[in-house]
Amino acid sequence: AEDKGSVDDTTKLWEILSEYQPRTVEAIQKQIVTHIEYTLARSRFTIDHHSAYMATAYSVRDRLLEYFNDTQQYFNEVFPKRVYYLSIEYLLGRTLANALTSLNISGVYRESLRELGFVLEDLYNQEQDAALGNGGLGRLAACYLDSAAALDLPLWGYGLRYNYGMFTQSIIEEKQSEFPDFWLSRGFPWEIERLDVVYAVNMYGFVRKATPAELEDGYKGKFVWEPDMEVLAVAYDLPIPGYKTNTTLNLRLWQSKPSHDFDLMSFNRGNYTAAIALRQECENITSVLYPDDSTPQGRELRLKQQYFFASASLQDIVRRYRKSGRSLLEFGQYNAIQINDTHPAVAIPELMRILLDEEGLPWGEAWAVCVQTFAYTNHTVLPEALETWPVPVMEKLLPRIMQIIFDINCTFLSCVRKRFPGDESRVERVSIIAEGHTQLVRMAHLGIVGSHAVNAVARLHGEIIQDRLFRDFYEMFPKRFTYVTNGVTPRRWLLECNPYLSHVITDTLGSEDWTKDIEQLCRLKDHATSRKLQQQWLMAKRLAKERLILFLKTTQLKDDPNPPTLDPNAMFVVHIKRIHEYKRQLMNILQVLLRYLRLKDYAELVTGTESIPHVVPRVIIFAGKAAPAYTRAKEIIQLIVSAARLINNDPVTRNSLVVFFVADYNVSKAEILIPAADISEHISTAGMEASGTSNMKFALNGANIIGTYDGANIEIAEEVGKEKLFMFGANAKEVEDVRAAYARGEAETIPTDLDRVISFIESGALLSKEERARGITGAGAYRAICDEMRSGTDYWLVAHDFQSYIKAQAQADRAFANPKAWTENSINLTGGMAHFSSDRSVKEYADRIWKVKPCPVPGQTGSIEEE
Ligand code: IMP
Ligand code: B1N
Repeated sequence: AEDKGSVDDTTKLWEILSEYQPRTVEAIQKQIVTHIEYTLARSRFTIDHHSAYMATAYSVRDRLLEYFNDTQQYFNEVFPKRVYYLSIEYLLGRTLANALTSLNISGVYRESLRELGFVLEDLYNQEQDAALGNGGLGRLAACYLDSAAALDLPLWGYGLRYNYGMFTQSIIEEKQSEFPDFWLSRGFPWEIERLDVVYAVNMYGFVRKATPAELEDGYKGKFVWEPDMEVLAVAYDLPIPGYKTNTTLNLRLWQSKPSHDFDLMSFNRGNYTAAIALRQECENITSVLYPDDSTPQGRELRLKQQYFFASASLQDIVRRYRKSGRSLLEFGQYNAIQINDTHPAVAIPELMRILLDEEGLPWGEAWAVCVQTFAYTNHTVLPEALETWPVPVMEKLLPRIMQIIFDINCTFLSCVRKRFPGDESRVERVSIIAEGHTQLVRMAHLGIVGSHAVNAVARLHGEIIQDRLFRDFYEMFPKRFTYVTNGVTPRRWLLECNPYLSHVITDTLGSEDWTKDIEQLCRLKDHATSRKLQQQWLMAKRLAKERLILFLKTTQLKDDPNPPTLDPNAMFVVHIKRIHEYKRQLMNILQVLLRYLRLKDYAELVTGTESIPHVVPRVIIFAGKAAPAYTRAKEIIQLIVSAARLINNDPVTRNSLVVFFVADYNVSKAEILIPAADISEHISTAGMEASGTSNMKFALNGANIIGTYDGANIEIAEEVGKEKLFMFGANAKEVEDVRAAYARGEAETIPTDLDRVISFIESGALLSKEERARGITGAGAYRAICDEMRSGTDYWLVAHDFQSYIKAQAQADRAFANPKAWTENSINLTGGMAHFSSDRSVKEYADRIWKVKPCPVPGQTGSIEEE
């Protein structure tokens, strides 16, 4: 039973609180100063920017908590069907600006701080990114939380509180170096530590039958898991404010810590050192985020993380539901659980374990509850990215879970045999267990079998999983499969990150309603030819470019004795995402080198001129991290950095072409880079990028796309008209055919332009000073890349698509030379992005998959400020 305390009449408490809730500049100032003095214990005479940020954050957090408490209270009263979003990653970025925008109180805070001697925007920059994710998948989870809150959906996120987030990237001697991300070192004011919300998670040990005595004692299950290790999960809550609504949702992150009871046992056995080591092992579970995007690393620690996460979350969800006194048979009518890729898929057998062993449900009923509750999102078709765990590893770490998975598989396979008698090869293909030298648990198969819905993240991706990846499953459960095209939150990705364009849009549409009713954006298209709007639009783009130029000058170029000039009139081309062969940053940098060589040719023809006439100058920006063990991705970074060195130092081309690799790409850098782009690159080998989400962010900010027929590019092109974008290259079907030809030994000859670039690299042009000093010649570090380009069978089709890519680039140059048409197009792109708001995606999930309705919190707090 929960301790309710002795406060029956809460009126008094409410009166006191109401006085604390500041509405005015003076009251906010008082609160901030109070936090400086009492929360931070900083002297009011030595307050620096960071403490001003912290105190402001605590003051905003106080406001958030009012909404947060009211929301949770209201959900508990109404008891709507709830959704739980389970994701092992959340790429949140910064919080202050987002919270102020959501609560609609930026204005009054800016004013309060100004009088205290601070500029609000300076304080934003004091905040470290919360980077508990790798890339698109983690950022998608963060956008979905934002939208669920804005839409008043009764949703909670669950995740892990890693002590070290995504590594910090530095470029040292032209190569990527990784450094740990100490993101908590200066304090994280947004979370609420809940030392009272704690669960024990079992690991290792063995499973035995329950004894008659235990059964008599009330034990409900047939089996007992005797663990060798018990880890505690402590909850940390992060309020997620809904934009201009009373709803504030929760992201509950688990941190691991050693269990005291278990310690005592080992200490009593007299093994002090072993006991300390065991404590360390427990703490390690949530130490660090695995930095592998789209290619999981099969390490035991990762499986520990996954199970720790799933078990703590499920125990919390079941406890909350049980509190209502309802029957567990109705669990699936009141709870929907979305698993974000297979990383949390072990939640399925974990719910089975709870229902069977702790609640005593019979197998059939427990299984029905599971399938009704779970839904699984697939995010990738890369074969190496489909998670599997060796049975021996899982058996050792999670003996009871392994047993349940075998039982699930056994029941499932007997269904398959009934439906397809004699088709043993099919049985082998769909089995959750892959047979072989060591058996493997296929987590995607577990996800499909244990869910009522399996969704892809874009239409093409949906077709690919139905027709190829999961075809056998589609034949068995056609209704289970669907797709929900990804979306991005227009609050962070336009309203907050691009105040310039946001003002213009609000001005043009006559109100700010578009930030919540995204369909309003479509009306921009009616004004696309307006001279006035075009001028404002160009000005907004220019301001965003100037902000980026300032950022580059104060970071990247700070110590450069001879920095290139950056012209805001140049075409800014941006290629920012994880470095991966399938994303083809390689194709881009090879294209850039070709552009460089051609500029040199041209300059030779018109010798004597300082800058090259009649060429659209380009500023080309790359950014992105490579998984630390992904050698080829790191070589590609090195190639970009060395090409940038060569190009930026060439006096002949430097007014026409500048190339940057911006180190340590993260959410807050994306917020500066995206608004400044004229063009963005989304050039993955078709069929490989499940969706992509930055393509949506760029187009939302009026940047055009050079892209392939892949992922969400296809739907973006459909929405705005494909003639408005620069689309090129083999489509997914053609990629298959080309690869089949390669497999038959039909290599292609290298295109002349590509041959020229590769020969240039092979001539030693990109060697660093150090390499030359060591007597290295030729391609140096790029030997393998050059050989692959010459092979005529490169798997990612860089050579195959090269010529059409060059054409698309040339089209872009021509189009940019006409600013009027370019700007009209840009307005139409933003106007066409309504469909790619995560509000739309989350509504689709709510209606079609979760079957939940909004549960708007009535306006008790009622303090939404009108600025
Ligand atoms: P439950 O987790 O569904 O049982 O609901 C408790 C709600 O109240 C959650 O939203 C908590 O975050 C919130 N809450 C308020 N005060 C506390 C506390 O002291 N401990 C735990 N949860 C609390
Ligand atoms: O998920 C994004 C998509 O927009 C991208 O196209 C897709 O590549 C990305 C293992 C992944 N797929 N798989 C991952 C991340 C971390 C990890 O450890 C796999 N990320 C994606 C959102 O749908």
